[in-house]
Amino acid sequence: MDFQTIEDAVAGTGLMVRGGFHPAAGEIPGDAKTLILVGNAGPAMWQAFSDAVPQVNRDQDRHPLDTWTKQVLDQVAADLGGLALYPFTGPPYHSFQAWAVRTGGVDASPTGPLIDPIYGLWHAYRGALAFDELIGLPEQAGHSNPCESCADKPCLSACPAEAFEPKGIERADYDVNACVSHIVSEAGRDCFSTGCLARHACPWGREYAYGSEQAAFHMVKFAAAHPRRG
Ligand code: B12
Repeated sequence: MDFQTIEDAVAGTGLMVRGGFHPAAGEIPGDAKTLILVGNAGPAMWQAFSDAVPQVNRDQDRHPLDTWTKQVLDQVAADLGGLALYPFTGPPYHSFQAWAVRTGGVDASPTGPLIDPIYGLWHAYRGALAFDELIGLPEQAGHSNPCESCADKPCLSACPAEAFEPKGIERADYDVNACVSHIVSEAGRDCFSTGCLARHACPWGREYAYGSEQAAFHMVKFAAAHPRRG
């Protein structure tokens, strides 16, 4: 099988291939020779998901996006003879961010989510397809980490809950409790309805920012999964 066949199979679902790599021993569970990451960027996934899953289920179910993703990617994996792995099964969680960095297409950012040279912070991983076969992978176009040339790093000062404690060039500490307490309060309305303001402050890939319906969906599920402590 070739890479293009996998890209085409995934593209029909609203998700997209986000690169791949040939794992070394122990890097992923099992001994597959090729791992292909699958994710979302741009409006296609939200369109496919909201067409497939009625609003009542999107609102009321606990993890409707994970359920839909699993249905879709398990089918793609079965059709292609691979095995689907998911970021949401855990703890322990699969090392999706480490795997994503191994594709060579994305880099670390100061707030945690990986930065993509096109989509900025507006992309996520929904699964990975593991194949026993050694599949040829396209050359990565060279790029540099956009965060390295970003002098002001507005992401680190945009959070109204001050949930990020910057540490120079290191990844900032992230206070989950401060974040969740804020977004469910009256003062956190903007975060809740438009999505994380630190993510929005990033100058990269702004045109790919999630639409309001998708942003609100993620925030509602995020808050529900992480009730305030203390
Ligand atoms: C638990 C979890 C959370 C927790 C705790 C996160 C935290 N910072 O402590 C909560 C619920 C709070 C959370 C929140 C969010 N999360 Co989260 N989360 C996860 C989850 C399910 C598991 C993470 C984990 O423990 N992995 C296990 C470790 C061993 O694997 P790893 O990720 O490869 O770990 C490596 C990296 O962290 C790396 N590393 C080390 N130092 C640094 C420094 C930087 C800057 C980076 C980028 C990486 C890095 O080294 C580790 C070891 O190899 C992942 C999905 C997944 N399976 O990875 C999503 C995931 C990391 N989250 C994601 C997102 C988008 C968010 C939010 C922005 C969502 C939102 N509310 O808007 C926030 C912001 C979080 C933040 N600023 O850190 C995305 C990131 C996508 C991307 N572009 O990279 C992921 C990959 C899920 C997805 N579906 O794509 N998250």
